[in-house]
Amino acid sequence: MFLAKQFLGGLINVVSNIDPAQFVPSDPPPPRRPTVYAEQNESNEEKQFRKVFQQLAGEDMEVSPSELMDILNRIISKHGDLKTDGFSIESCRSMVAVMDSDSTGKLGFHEFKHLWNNIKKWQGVYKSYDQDGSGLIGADELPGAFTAAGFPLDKQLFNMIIRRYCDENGNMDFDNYIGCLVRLDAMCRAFKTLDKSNNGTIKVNVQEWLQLTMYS
Ligand SMILES: [Ca+2]
Ligand SMILES: [Ca+2]
Ligand SMILES: [Ca+2]
Repeated sequence: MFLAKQFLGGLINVVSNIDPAQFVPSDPPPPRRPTVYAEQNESNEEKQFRKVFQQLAGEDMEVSPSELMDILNRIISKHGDLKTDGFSIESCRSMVAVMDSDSTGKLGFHEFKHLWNNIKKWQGVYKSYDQDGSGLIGADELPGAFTAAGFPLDKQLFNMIIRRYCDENGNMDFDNYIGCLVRLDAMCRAFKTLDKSNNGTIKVNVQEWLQLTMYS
């Protein structure tokens, strides 16, 4: 009970020290358009991406958590400079949940493209902020990397992220890094959506709170 109290107290402090206006979450995926319209107005790059997506997503044209896990693990097997023990099904379920804006339980084309572009961007940040070339983001490298990714958190929040996502030596491997940023980005976007008056506070009822925290 004492621990829980301390923990909640810590959280409240953390929240009150943060200025959400400083966060730069990625833009939300664009609204769904009729496929025919979307296909006619795509750039070449988008057309290419759609072809790749069709292969990855299979017949249902949506990427399930296990399909996402296969895709990500295939990619990291080609990048020896990124240390990781592989993406777990649990972390892929979580990424699909927070990116699933139309509640299909899987990632459609726009949801997947959005995730893909973020992963590409954050992979570049990972490489440039792994300053000692260990293939991991150490606790000392983490604030720089997260700030470059758009999330200049305060010390307490960084420490909380290290507790939750790093190993016992304070190192974050690539799958934990991506899982953490996908969640952080999605939670900041959710906050901005709920903060209608844009004053850094939101009011949620228990139903909304549970929807947000339990499908994540
Ligand atoms: Ca599929
Ligand atoms: Ca979806
Ligand atoms: Ca490192």
